[in-house]
Amino acid sequence: MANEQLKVLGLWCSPFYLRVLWALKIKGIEYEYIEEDIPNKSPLLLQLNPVHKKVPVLVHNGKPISESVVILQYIEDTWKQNPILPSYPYDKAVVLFWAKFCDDKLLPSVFDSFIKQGEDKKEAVALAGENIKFIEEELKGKKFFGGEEIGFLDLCLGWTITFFSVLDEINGLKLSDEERFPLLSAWMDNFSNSPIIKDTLPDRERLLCKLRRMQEAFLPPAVE
Ligand SMILES: N[C@@H](CCC(=O)N[C@@H](CS)C(=O)NCC(=O)O)C(=O)O
Repeated sequence: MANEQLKVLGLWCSPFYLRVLWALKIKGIEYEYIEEDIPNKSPLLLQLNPVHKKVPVLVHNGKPISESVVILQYIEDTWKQNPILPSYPYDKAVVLFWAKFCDDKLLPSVFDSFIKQGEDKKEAVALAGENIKFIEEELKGKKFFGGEEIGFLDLCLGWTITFFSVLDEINGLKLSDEERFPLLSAWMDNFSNSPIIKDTLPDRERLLCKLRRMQEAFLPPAVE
């Protein structure tokens, strides 16, 4: 629409920002991108998202919206073309249930399996595997979580593609194991090769360096 102003504050590798990038791409909406430096948050970010102080933030005609799942719903409600959510209320509720599962359960368990040590790590890895299994079940008989087309849940889970492969390399976690999770593995191929997503996934080598540094920061101090 003419005279509309759209900005997104993001971070190149943020699982949450990537969702917004992809949703706007699917809708064919242009925006100004502002990369945030998370260790030195900008006054703009603190002003726009004073509650959480996190990216992404979408700013539409001067009005800020935070929290990626909320942003995606706003995008869906504002730009109706190429829908990413089902219209039938029950189907929509199911998608939002799994989106919440992804952020409340799956993501924290994957993060814990990456940073924890010893027995805690073993427990976290087992839990992450159980959570991935739930997601795998949701793919039965489908190309994408959204069916034949990429939908809301695909966008919420898109981060797993580069992250799982990098975490597997760093930690040998087997999160993207084709034998354990064949449907998820096929989905990863379909998603990353789709024209909308291709060339937008975070650079693997850059993510590898970042996550290695992050893991070091979580290591317990060496005993003298
Ligand atoms: N629930 C939020 C999570 C956003 C989030 O954790 N963003 C990270 C970057 S990946 C961030 O900005 N972190 C800054 C901080 O924790 O201070 C969402 O869905 O948008």
